[in-house]
Amino acid sequence: MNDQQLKQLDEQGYLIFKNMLSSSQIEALLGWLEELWAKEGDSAGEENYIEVGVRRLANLANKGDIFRGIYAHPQILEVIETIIGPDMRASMVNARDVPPNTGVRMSFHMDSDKGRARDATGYSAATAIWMLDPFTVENGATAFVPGSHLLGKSPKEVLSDLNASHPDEIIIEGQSGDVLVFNGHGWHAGRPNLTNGHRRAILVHYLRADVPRPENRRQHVEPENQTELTPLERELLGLDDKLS
Ligand SMILES: O=C(O)CCC(=O)C(=O)O
Repeated sequence: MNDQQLKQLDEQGYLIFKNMLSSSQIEALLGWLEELWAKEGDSAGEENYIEVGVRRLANLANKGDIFRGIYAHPQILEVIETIIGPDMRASMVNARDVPPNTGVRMSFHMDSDKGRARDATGYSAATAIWMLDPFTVENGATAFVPGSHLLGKSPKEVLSDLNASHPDEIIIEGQSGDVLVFNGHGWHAGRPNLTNGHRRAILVHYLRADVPRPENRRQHVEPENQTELTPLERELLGLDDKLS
């Protein structure tokens, strides 16, 4: 990252990286996600949680080597490390689709577990959203409040209506293959899709390793899917962690 990116991350709490995936990578990812959605049906996403009105998939680290280049992408990890430090875990590797003409505006929230504020060690959460369809105002691009990670408060503590748009929010538009990376203490919300196309993305949620991760915030990778993993990938997935 250059000085300008570091400053923006520090002050605004987010960065956008353009063209991180080729069109053939996007096609392969979308093709595989659609197969998983068809196979998993109504239970898709349940390892983490079901979100009414959208399609989700969870625990993707167990569902194909294709996702290793996403959750362990070196350029994105550099940003995550800048936010939460080197001891990080991918707590969720999910896909999220806001289907055509559907979805509700999410409540504003932070991704730091249960709204934890920055503590003596620093920030504890960071998130990467890999856009697989273009993100537009109309199709449900993410709303983000720049600088909100600095407030040390959760939206619940401050906002009277968590579902209303915020006067300072920006809508993060981008092309498929772009990646939004943000400080997980930043306030953000998914938005409805008012178009006839899908709004699909892969969301990787990272937590500092010392933050307790409940069962549904861990990757569960079958032994046969672990054979190719690098030491860094194992560490990110917390596969050798002692479970508390
Ligand atoms: O998909 C989005 O735009 C944001 C989703 C989000 O914030 C979440 O799933 O927690």
